[in-house]
Amino acid sequence: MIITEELIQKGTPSDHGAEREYEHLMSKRRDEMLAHVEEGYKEWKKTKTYKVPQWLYGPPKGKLFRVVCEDVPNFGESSYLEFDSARTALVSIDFQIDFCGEKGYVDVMGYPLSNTANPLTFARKALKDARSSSITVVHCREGHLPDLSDCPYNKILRSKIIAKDAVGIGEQPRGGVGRLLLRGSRSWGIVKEVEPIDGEVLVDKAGKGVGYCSDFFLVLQQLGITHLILCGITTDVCVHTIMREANDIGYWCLLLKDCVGATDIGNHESAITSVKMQGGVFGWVSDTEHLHQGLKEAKLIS
Ligand code: C5J
Repeated sequence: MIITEELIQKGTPSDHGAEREYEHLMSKRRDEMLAHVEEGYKEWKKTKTYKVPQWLYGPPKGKLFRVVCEDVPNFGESSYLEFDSARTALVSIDFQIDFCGEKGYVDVMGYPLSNTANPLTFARKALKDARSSSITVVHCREGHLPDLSDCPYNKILRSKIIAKDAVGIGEQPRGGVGRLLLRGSRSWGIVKEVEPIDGEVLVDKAGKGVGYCSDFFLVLQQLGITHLILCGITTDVCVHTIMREANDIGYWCLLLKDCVGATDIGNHESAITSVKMQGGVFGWVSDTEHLHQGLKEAKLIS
């Protein structure tokens, strides 16, 4: 097809063209939304609470509870994030032998396991509280198909170059419990401290995020989930990627900072700080103790 000057002009809005052509289509929805933002703002000024927007999701299906979050809207200040227990999922990310166990993927790369294994104690507490409050629990696992057909060449190459003894993804380290990051291998399994129990959701993902390479968001949508509480490893990689993806779609995301860990402490701390920039650019940050208090105040746990 020949693209003429005329066609280009029709398809390319002038400086004010987009506004002129689309304004009437968007103004009703935009005005309603902005009126609700005004209400939410007034409510926040009064209560310092980011309330569950019932105008958007309908009346609560479970019990409302709220958790104190740090450094919002500005560093040094705190606010509350409100949840509907029936629309909340606790997401436990990649607590697999490969990321926090001996002779797994992270161990083979030479990082200290304490950094990624330390949050397990806290994540266990958060899981216990979520289960006692009937909050949905979703577990994720990173791993690839046994024939590696879903694993990019450069991911395998890099893993082999950094690994001790050149044992990369798909290979088994000497004395190890399985082939690295491979679905079905023992080292890909979730460690027993935070293992899924009957009735919990288990999502397999072939990457760091979930949007492109798993059914995570399809499952959350079917469950009517609007708010996520995030735990897992690693803070700066899989946890952050998932949080960013979910935040972009509009999920309300709370990171429990004592339930996450990274291969590098500096990256871990920066990843937590970056969530809180710009009044919570990726969501909110709190910890297990504040979650516990919030659930207790709402009488979801005793
Ligand atoms: C990494 C993850 N770090 N679960 N995976 O490769 O964060």
